[in-house]
Amino acid sequence: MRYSEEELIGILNNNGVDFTCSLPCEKIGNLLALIGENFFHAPLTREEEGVGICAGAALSGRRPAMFVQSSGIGNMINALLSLTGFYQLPLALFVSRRGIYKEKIEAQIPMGKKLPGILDGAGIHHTAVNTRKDFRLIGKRLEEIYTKSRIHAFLLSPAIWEKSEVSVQHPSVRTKDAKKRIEHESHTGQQTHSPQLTRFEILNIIAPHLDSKVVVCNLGFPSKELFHIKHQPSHFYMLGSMGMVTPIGLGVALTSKKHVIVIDGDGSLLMNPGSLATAAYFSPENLTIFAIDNGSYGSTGDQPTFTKSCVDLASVARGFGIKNIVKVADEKGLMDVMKGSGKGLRFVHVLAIPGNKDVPNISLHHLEIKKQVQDFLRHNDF
Ligand SMILES: Cc1ncc(C[n+]2csc(CCOP(=O)(O)OP(=O)(O)O)c2C)c(N)n1
Repeated sequence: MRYSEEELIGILNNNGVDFTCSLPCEKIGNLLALIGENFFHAPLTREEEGVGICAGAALSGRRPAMFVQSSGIGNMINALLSLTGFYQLPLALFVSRRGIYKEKIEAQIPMGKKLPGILDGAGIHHTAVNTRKDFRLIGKRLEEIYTKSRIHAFLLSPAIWEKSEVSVQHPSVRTKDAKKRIEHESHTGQQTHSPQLTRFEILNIIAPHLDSKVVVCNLGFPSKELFHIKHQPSHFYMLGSMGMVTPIGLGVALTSKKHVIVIDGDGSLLMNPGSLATAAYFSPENLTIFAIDNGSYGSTGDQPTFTKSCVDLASVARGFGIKNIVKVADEKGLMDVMKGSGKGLRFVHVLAIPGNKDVPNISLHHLEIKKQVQDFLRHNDF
C-alpha cells in the first residue's frame, strides 16, 4: 500500500502540476522531501515570495502549487489578493493546517483555527482535507484551478500523515550542500570556517553570560533548548511569529537601558532580513544579535536554507550597514566573543552543525513569559 504522501504526489502528477514552492512545516516534512524529488521545486525564504514566483511561473504557462504552514498564509495574503487573484492567475495552495489536531504549540492555534474565516474573508475558496479519503476532492479542484485560473487552498490536517512512515533521508544532498557552502566562503574570499558545535552546545556556552540581560530567543528548538539549559525571568521565548526575533529585540533595545541579546536563526533571518537594516540604522549600543546558522530549518526537519549554498549572513549584515560583525564556528571563538566588549550593536554569525536536542516543550504559559519579562524590565531598567 502506498503512503499518503505518495498518493498525493500521484494526484499532483495526474493533474499536470509542474512547478512547486515550499517553506517547511514539520508535519509535512516527508511530503516536502518527495515534492523535491518529483517536481521542479523552489525552496522559499518567506511564503509571500512564493506567491510572486508562482505568478511568474503561471505567466509562462506552468501549473504551480505551494506547500506552506497555516502561519505562512498570514505572510501571503496581500500578494494572493493583489497579485494572483487580481490578475486571475492559477495557484494551488497546500496548507499544513496547525492548531486543530493534537497541537502541542499553542501559538499555532490562532492562525490555524481562524484560517477558514480568513480565507473566506479574502474570497479564497478552500477544501478541508482531514483524512486520506478526502484526497478524492483534490483532483477535480486542481483541474478547475488550472483551467479557470483560480486560487484554491487545500487545508491539510496533520491527521493525514499520522501513520505514514515513508522513508526520506537524503544524506548525499546534505553532503553536497555542505561542500558548496565551504566553496562559497572560499570563493567570496572569506576565511573558511567549519562549524564545530550544535545549536545546543552553542547555547550552553552562551548561557552563563546571559545573567541580568534581556534575551529574545528564536521560535522552535532554539527556545526549547535555551529554556532547558537556563531560564531567567528576562527571557522572552518566541513560540510562533517566525522572523520576528530581531525586530522584538530591537524594540526592547530602543526602549530600555538593559543589554538585549537576540538569538536568531538563519531561516528566520532570511524570512525578514530587512530587520538588520532597521537595526543598523538605529545601531543601539545595547543590542547583540547572535545568528545561529545551521544552514537549515532545523526545527522542522533540517530542510536546507540558502546559507548552506549561497548566502553569507555576515556579509548580509555588513551590506545592511552593521559595522561590528564577528564570525565564529567553534568554542574558542564564541568564548572570545562572550568576553569581548558588549558596547555597540554587534552581529555575531555563529556557524553551527545541524541537529536538535531532544528537550521537552517550554512549561511556562505564554502570558507568564510575557509577564516575567515585563516585570523584569519594569523593576530592573537601570
Ligand atoms: C510563517 C511561518 N512559516 C513556517 C513556520 C514553521 N517553522 C517553525 S520553526 C521553522 C524553522 C526556523 O529555522 P531557523 O530560524 O533557521 O532556526 P533553527 O530551527 O534552524 O534553529 C519553521 C520553518 C512558522 N512557524 N511560521
